[in-house]
Amino acid sequence: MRILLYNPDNGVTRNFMPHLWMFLLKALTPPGHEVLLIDGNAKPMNEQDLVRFVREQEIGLVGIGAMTRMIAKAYRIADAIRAAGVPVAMGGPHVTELPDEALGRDGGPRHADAVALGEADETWPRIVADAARGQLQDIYAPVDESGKERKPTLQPYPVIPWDTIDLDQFNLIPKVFRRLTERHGSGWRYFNMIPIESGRGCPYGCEFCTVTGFFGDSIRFRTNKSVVDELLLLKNRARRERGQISIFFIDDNFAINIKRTKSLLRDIIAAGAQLPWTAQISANLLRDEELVDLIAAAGGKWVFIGMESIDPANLADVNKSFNKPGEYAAVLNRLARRNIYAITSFIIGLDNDTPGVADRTLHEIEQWPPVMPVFSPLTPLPGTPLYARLGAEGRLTRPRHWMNFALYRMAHTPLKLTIPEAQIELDKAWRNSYSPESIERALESMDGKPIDVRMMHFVMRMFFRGIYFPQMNKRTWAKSIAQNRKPILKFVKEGVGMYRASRRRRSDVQAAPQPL
Ligand code: B12
Ligand code: SF4
Repeated sequence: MRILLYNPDNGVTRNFMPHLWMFLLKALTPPGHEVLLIDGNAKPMNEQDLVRFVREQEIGLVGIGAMTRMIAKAYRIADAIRAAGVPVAMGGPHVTELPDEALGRDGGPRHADAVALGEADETWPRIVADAARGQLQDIYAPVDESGKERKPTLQPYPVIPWDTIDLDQFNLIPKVFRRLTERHGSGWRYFNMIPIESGRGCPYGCEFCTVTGFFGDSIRFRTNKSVVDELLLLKNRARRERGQISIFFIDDNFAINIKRTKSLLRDIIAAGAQLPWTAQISANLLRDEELVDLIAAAGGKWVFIGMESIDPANLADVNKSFNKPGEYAAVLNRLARRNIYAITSFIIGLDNDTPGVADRTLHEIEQWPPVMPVFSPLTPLPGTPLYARLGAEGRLTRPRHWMNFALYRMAHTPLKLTIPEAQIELDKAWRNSYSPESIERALESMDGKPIDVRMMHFVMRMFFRGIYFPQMNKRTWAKSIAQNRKPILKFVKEGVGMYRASRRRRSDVQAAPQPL
């Protein structure tokens, strides 16, 4: 049977990375089946395009995975595929929380033939076998013989054949520049960000987050060897193909068990498996100097820190008091000293936010080493304690907001801001953080750092604009490049100067009298 795994796009902004679940399920598919992957972020397709593809490729089962914000599109695609007579299985965080919605048991239309609840590592082979026999069940739950929930151990972990997977659709080099980098770039034929997990689960239970409910509060780790082998596979591929591969460790808290993280990092270093990587680590775990040294030595370049707010009252409201705003600056300086920078994520519309929250946060950010800030509205995701609380308080203004996805629009009223006020704050935070002036200021504050570190910072800023400001076509890219021409020209000048200096050095060496 031919299987298509599909992840819809959100229709507005671009993801910078493929979804791990697709590669994982492909690797877990029993032999005898062929699995094709389409990530809507890289290959936007509408219902008709997908139905045509499914027919042409004679697909016998379509698996769709989606976050809440893409679920309406996922349902539309699923409806079209089912209408064409091909069964659809759905999985991921949204349908796990609301399987009745996907199965049409809540009074709405049915969108899926089957729903995989929770982690599907063990149920996927069963789904495939049942689909091949034409006997799909409605629900697949990861349970043991006694009906108790069972989480996959991650030991063993399937080998994802990264060395042979076609990654063309995920190349991050914008098409406009590709001809240049492919022809002239030594080692920049492509640039791919690849997701790797080293463990699952998070014990913290922040009120707005689905992770503790979904993956559980006990952490499960892969073996160090299996992570190191995966890195080596990717590193060798990048070298062979003269491309760039960067890793995103998607663990919700990569250093949740510091002892284990240190041992993994030491093994990465010992095996020479370093690739540039990003990981999510909460600020409280970055107090450890030795850990930060090991992160730097193992290739760590960016740390994603869910700061959420600079206001301790807000943090307490969402059960995240382990974040201490007072120590953010020290943590960021500790990282910056090792040329590691942070992607700092903030939530706007928390209950103690008042007008001016964007300015206050931006002012605080200016005191820190340069960071890549991202801002989101507080979003009540189904299945979270936040959703239950706001529902009970009668504060949900769009209780099924996902059926009518509106990027960055709030679905409830905060206590001290109106929804339009929250929108203004959000807009201000993004506009200010990625204005050409802010970008220039950030780069100036990095004067004295190596040129590759500064250039990477600049490139990341250009990409991160795209989380909020659509930048999918040539015109928008050209505009933002024109707006940021000052730092670009500075880099060019510096690069030319370095090139000339190295040529001068070379000719001096050649001209020097040779020993007899
Ligand atoms: C990496 C990541 C990202 C990446 C992008 C996703 C990517 N390309 O991988 C980045 C950093 C860009 C990102 C952004 C966002 N993310 Co995010 N992200 C994650 C993260 C940390 C890891 C995802 C992952 O790969 N997990 C590991 C895999 C193995 O797990 P999985 O995807 O759940 O898949 C398993 C099962 O769900 C199931 N399954 C999944 N799909 C399917 C399909 C079928 C057919 C079947 C059978 C089974 C199945 O099988 C898999 C194996 O067990 C998760 C948290 C987490 N730990 O999962 C949040 C998470 C997915 N993100 C979340 C959110 C909210 C966001 C943002 C909206 C945040 C924001 N405010 O901007 C944005 C939206 C981006 C967009 N495109 O619009 C939420 C989604 C919750 C929800 N109900 O939708 C999560 C769960 C975190 C949370 N805080 O609750 N994210
Ligand atoms: S926000 Fe981060 S720390 Fe909090 S529960 Fe979710 S994954 Fe864990």
